[in-house]
Amino acid sequence: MTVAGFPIWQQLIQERIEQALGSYLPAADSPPVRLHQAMRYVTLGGGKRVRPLLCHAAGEIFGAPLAALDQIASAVEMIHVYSLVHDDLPAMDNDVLRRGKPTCHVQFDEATALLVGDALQSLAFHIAAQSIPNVTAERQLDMLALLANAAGSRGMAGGQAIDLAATGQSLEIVELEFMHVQKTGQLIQAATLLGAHVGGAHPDELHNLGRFANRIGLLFQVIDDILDAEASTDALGKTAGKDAAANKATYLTLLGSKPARAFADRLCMEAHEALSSFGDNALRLHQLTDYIVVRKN
Ligand code: GRG
Repeated sequence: MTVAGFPIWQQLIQERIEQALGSYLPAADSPPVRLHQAMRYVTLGGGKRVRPLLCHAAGEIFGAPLAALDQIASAVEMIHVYSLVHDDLPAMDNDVLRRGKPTCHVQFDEATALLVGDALQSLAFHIAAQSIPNVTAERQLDMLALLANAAGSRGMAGGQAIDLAATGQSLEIVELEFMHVQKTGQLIQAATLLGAHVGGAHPDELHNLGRFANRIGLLFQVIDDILDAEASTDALGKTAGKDAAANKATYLTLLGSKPARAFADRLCMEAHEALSSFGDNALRLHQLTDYIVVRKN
């Protein structure tokens, strides 16, 4: 059997996710219209969909049904999109451009942006709590707890709190790593593990995928730091050079350009190694790892 090349697979999953998200989101003309319009505005038609891709790639190892993966991947993407909307608010990163278009509070208003985030997070859990073929209720409770932890104060929201408190402060590399594992890494890890759960993965398989996802979570961030410093606003679809402007500690400022690239290379290698027990079934995860390194935005 011929296996589709990575760009074709990537596009196929992105299209499935766009479709699934569109069907889960309330219709734009259903009241409250402004809130529903804004939820659709921020969620649809943009973004790389890295987390849904990870979810699908991990699920494919175990032959998980695609529709079930769409469901759980949509929940994770909605949590991610909520975090972007809140991160862009004046009280946080205060940004005007996201995914190549005006941020939610610029296009709508701040109160709407807050509510969009709140509502997307609730909708995400509603979607994740719908029954999933072949997933036991017990496993699904574990999955919900996993997603809640990844999004909460010991995960993404906690990482964001550490990030805000650290702006303008000098950080040690271990502190920077801890912040990123929480802020970015945990949701990336949840996306991967949830996909595997849908496929019925065993504890040892989840353990290996957890190690893999820990490495690519950090890899994603190191590359993000490099892109923020080296890519253009046009290429990124969000304001470039924000880290330096905000005097933020990054892998680039702490390590320097060449060692940051070397660190990324090491993380990439460790990520590939963590997949060794899955053989060819992990093809898409291997390809995604390489994509995270070469991505342009
Ligand atoms: C507000 C609770 C809360 C958390 C915010 C996501 C986040 C946490 C902050 C965004 C700022 C940032 C640069 C985070 C690190 C890397 C990251 C998550 C980038 C955005 O994710 P991508 O590149 O975005 O996957 P797309 O638009 O492609 O989905």
